[in-house]
Amino acid sequence: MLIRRPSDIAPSDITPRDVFINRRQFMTAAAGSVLLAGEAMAALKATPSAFSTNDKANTLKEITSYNNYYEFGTGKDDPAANASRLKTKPWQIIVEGEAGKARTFGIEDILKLAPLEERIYRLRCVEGWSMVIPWIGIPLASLLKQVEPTGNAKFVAFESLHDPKQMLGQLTPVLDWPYREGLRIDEAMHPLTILAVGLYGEVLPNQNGAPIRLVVPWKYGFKSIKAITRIRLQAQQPQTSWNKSAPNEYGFYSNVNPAVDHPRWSQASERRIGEILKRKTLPFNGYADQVAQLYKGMDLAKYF
Ligand SMILES: Nc1nc2c(c(=O)[nH]1)N[C@H]1C(S)=C(S)[C@@H](COP(=O)(O)O)O[C@H]1N2
Ligand SMILES: [Mo]
Repeated sequence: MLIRRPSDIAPSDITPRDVFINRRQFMTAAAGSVLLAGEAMAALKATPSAFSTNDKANTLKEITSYNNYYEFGTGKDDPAANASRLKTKPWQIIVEGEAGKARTFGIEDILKLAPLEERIYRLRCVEGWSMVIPWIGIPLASLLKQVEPTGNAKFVAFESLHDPKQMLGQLTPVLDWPYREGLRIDEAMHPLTILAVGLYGEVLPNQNGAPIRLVVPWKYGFKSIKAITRIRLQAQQPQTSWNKSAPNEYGFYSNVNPAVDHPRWSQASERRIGEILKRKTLPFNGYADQVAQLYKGMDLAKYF
């Protein structure tokens, strides 16, 4: 696969970031912009990735004002209004369980593990909308390899921060807190699976999951857990928040599958935020060439 180097990038590719930089004032004013390591708004340097989609990216405004983040409320505009309450620095992630070298990482440690890449990915929410987001991050595999997973590490469990003083939504039992998600180890190690620390060239806004969140582009958006504090390698399939709250609606796998309806609505099409006409939803959210082989022989209507 051809990796695009900076010199290969057409001006059209960088326009969104220019637009972003022009909007930096706006961005700083909008609640949720945080700084890494106390620095001024230094852009995160990232190399473009061959895994990026050519779909047009959503605007920064769309990406930061239409969010799902129940720790800050269930409305789409609640996270932008409330997530500034979250203190993202310092921040630590415990990586534990079936690992030879379990340890705790600071964000600074994680930034050193691999070159930051810009990955423009589609995100498809189970609710029927989608966006295209220019994430900045590193492969999750770069972090997991550091702790040397044992042969018993068949699954990876993730947990978000649990702190109702900062996350007022946790005072309400809409979900069983903390937010939990999980992947099979091969899904977690897949090169498309990233830990994002930024978007549009900057540190991640709080409403998008600062300081660090998972992005699994072939699965429904809820798999992409925000504000991660704990990652556990384990032998058993993890319990996940959405599966626990409604097991018949949200399975463990949660692959984007237009052929499997949600019990209360069809998943055949989606509305890209900013567009009027609906699009057909693609199997594995358009990433089938890269990931379909992970599920060979599985009945994906049963393992939904
Ligand atoms: N901790 C946490 N992570 C979360 C959620 C949440 O409520 N809490 N919502 C999920 C859902 S349903 C979606 S669609 C995506 C939305 O990501 P975005 O707001 O950055 O677009 O985040 C996911 N990660
Ligand atoms: Mo979602």
